Order: sequence, then structure tokens, then C-alpha cells
Amino acid sequence: MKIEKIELFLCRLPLVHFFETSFGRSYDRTFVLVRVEGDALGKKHEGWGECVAEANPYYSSETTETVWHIIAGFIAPLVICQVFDHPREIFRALHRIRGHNMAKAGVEMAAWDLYARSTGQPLAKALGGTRDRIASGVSIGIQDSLDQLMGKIEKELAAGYQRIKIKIKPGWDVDAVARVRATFGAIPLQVDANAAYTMADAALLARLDPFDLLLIEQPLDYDDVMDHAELQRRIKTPVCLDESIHTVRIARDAIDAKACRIINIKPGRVGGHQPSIELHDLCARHDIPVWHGGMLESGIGRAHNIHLASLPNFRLPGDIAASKRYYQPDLIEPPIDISSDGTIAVPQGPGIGVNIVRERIDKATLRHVSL
Ligand code: OSB
Ligand code: MG
Repeated sequence: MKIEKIELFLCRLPLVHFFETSFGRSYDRTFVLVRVEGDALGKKHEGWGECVAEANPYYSSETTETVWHIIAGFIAPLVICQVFDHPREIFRALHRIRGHNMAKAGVEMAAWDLYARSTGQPLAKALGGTRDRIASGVSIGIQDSLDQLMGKIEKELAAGYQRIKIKIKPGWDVDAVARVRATFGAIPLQVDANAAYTMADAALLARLDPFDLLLIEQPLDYDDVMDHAELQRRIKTPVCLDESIHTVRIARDAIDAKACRIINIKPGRVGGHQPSIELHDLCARHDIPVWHGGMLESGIGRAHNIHLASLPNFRLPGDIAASKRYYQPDLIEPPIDISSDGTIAVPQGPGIGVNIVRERIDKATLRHVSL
């Protein structure tokens, strides 16, 4: 396959409901869409990807502007008009660019879509997926009050989601979890701290133990492994790493150090589908369950996530929910929805298998470039 053109779209969409994590509240989402055009098996095809970097460097060091700079200046020259036998080769071809995984993933994932379309198969099949529906959970941000949080959880449980994740931060943790358990009983429940705590909080985090959480996600700093290992020795709740796992090698170190019992996979964080498959396989070999994280993606990134989450070691429900929780309308038609059993169907058409509505992309676009 050969990519002949890369287009970037800097987009902004309002969120249906604000989303608050330990690092701040957002009312809209700014992101970069990637469209590739090229030749595969002697025919012209397109492919779409979504860079999950945000406008600010608070979840990760990448931003929409760094993604733009790195793709236009460094990734495009290494990819355009190069011949690849398979999209799995692209991540490796970008090796001399250090970091910038979200920029790499946007292009790499678009290339996988192009490849799957050109071979007439759903992306899930090309990736090695083994199921045709994925289990769906929701991530619920910090709210203005615990009453408001209970209202949100009630609504999501009624919609059928298989598990609830709530964001926590100092001052919005043990009491919030206690209130959820008191109100909803033994529902599948997990928490995400987005690195808001330090080892000085170990005793406080141990107070979550009696609540039988599925996991606590990224309690400590975004680049830490060894303190998480110490924390895991002191608490019963399984530690799950998100931010810290930005390469397959760090995942190996974290597993060896027993810093986590579960890993969250976000393809943007590790550089695309190929490194995600490697991370998935590494975890499977060590009997570490994985689940698919979310980054408030539009329907394009969300569709990619659904395909990846069809691999067998995605054993816990993902943060992959219906489009209408995020954007109305979404950039795809029909929007992604869940069925009453809390699952989402893996699209069966070629590639990501969703219809992209170009007029909606154009309307959301603040800047465009063709490389
Ligand atoms: O840590 O998982 C996270 C959203 C933005 C940045 C980081 C995270 C999240 C979420 C949202 O939790 C998951 C979703 O897309 O619903
Ligand atoms: Mg997280």
C-alpha cells in the first residue's frame, strides 16, 4: 500500500454535557482528524483516523498543535509515497520520532482503515478481533454535587451500560464511592484519579478497599511505575494504569514490578493499532486483563476503538459509549448506540464501517491542510 496524500482537519465540537476530571472541566472537544488517500491493491481508497490529543497538555504532553506540527513536519515525509506491505509496518517506520504517540496514531490508524477498506474487510478482522459485539461502560466526570452524580449514574444504568466509572480527586473520592454503593448496591464500579494522588495518600486510598471496586485507574503520577507498585502492595483494590503506559516496554516493566493488575489500552497513547495489539498480546501472556479506554472521541475515533476492543483479551467493559452521550449530532451516521444488554455492535462494513458526514466535518473544521 502507498499513501499519497494526508489531510488534517482541526475540529471543535461542543460536548452534550461538560466533562470534568481531576485536571479540569471541558465544555467542548478540540481534536485533529486525519484523512489519508492512497493506493492499495491497485485501487484508490481513503482512510480516516482521529488524534486524541486535546487543546491543552493536561492529560498528556501532546496537544492539537503539537500533533499538527509533528504530522506535517515529520510523520508525513516518512509516510507519503513510501510502499508498505501492511499497515503494521508504519509504527516501526516512525521510530526515529520520539514520543508523539497521538500524532503517530492518527496517521497509523487512518492507514489501517485504508488497508481494511481496500481488502474489503471490517477493520476488526484485519486487527485480529474475535467478537462481533463489545461490552460498553461509561465514564462519568466529577459533578457539581453528589446528588447530580447519583442522577447521572441512575440514567446510565437505565440505558443498560455494563459498568460505571467515576472520576475521583482529593475531596471527591471515598464519600462519593460510599454514596454510590449505598444508593446502587453491588453494581460493577471503578474509579479513575487521573494521577491526582501521591504516596502520602496511600492510607486514604486504602479506605476504598471495602467498596469492592473493579479497579482504581492511575491514582499516582502520569509517568510513575514504582510508586504504583508500592501502592498496590498497600491496597486491595486492583491498580489499573492508563497515563503511565505509553510504550509496550513500560507495560512490561510495570507488569514485572507488579505496579498494576489491569491495563487500560488507548491506541492514541501508545502510537496506534499495531502497538496496541502488541500491548494486548503482552498482557494476555501475563494474564493481565485489558479494557479499552476513551478520550471523548468523535464517531471516527470511537469506531476505531470498537474494532480494536473486539480482540480477545479485552475482558472488561470499555469506556466506549453511545455517540449521544458526547456529540449531537456526531460526525457519523447512524450514530454509535448501545443495545439494552449494554453492548455495541462491531460495524461490519469495510474499514471502520461507519458513514462519515463530510458536511458536519466541514462545519466543525477550524483549519485544514493537505500534505
Ligand atoms: O483518563 O480515561 C481517561 C477522557 C479524557 C481524558 C482522559 C480520560 C477520559 C475519560 C473519558 O475517562 C472516557 C470516554 O471517552 O468516555
Ligand atoms: Mg483514565
